[in-house]
Amino acid sequence: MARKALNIGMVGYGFMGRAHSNAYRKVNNFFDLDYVPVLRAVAARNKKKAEAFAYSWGYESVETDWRDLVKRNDIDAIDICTPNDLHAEIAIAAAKAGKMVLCEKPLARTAKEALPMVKAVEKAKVPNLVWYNYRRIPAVSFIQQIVASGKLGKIFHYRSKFLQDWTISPDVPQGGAGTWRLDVEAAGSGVTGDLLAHCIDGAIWINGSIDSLTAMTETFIKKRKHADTGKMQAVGIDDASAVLTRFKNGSLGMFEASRYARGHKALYAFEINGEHGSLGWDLHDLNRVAWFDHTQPSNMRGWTSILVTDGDHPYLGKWWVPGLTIGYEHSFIHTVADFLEGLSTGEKVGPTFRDAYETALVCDAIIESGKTGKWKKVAGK
Ligand code: SOE
Repeated sequence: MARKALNIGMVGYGFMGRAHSNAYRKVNNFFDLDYVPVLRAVAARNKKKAEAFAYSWGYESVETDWRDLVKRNDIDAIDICTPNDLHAEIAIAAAKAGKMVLCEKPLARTAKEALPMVKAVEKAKVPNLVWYNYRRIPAVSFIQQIVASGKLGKIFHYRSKFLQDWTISPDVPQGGAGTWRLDVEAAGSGVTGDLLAHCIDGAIWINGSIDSLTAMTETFIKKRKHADTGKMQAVGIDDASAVLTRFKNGSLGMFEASRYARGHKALYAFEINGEHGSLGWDLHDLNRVAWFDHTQPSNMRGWTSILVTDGDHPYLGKWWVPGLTIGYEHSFIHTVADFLEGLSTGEKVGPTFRDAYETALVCDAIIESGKTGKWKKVAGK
């Protein structure tokens, strides 16, 4: 049966450009879908690099200005993989041109910058999605399903952390490829928008909205050389953040993100404790769910480790056979699969821009509370 083409125009070609392109290329090999992504064009300022990327990943053409990509009639969806400071302008122009928009996380540098993006895609009524990819690690999706089923009963605690250690050296510059994440102008915030935002997206998805919070943030290295100017400049990002929250369901949250946790490369982990049981997960052992079931007889209770690889676990029926594991890149393939399925069913696939706006509101409240030391009510989305 002929599939319908979804013509993709990608903006940017970094780490996320690769992760998304890999997903577009593989999704139809494993999922039965009406749509097939067609890699029409990649846009980036550096023509040589864009051509090399197009060659590696099979893009048919290259643009050196994203505006030309947005104007093209042969593009259905714009995928934004640029540093955060360009997300808003590109997304709004794409929506105005009637394109679907898929945007790398976080949605924008601040919630204020994100809101017009939400309005633009909603006004244009175009499908939209933000790549909070960890939702679609099967073990994480499984936890969401278990909690939504009510099996845990009343929820008391949600704690989550995302730890890395790659910016401890003062020689790491701000600005430039990859290290734009240390430049507040390009990134908007530091670990809060880059890492903690994943924890917040997951928490809201699994445990519902956050009502209020208080945060501590720190910038350990106050000056770094800027890759663009070659000069030492003040660092405007948060290097670490620690947050206490109250969820709307009455539970308490604890969150931490740092790029100064020596030994940790990408330790995203969370645990949720309810009346009848607890669940936990971490990215370094991403196919497993830790499960404690208090409804078992007291002499049989204990933490168990569920290997999430069976056909009846989320997404796993599409992959290998029970017992065989999958990895990080599959979370992006699942994101594309769900997005394409949503185009067929007409159902919204989250996180939408509006969902990611809620995460941005929480991140903004963290940054503000980090400055004032005061509890903050999270603004409504
Ligand atoms: C930062 O190092 C980073 O690449 C984030 O930007 C990603 O969102 C996260 O998934 C892994 O770490």
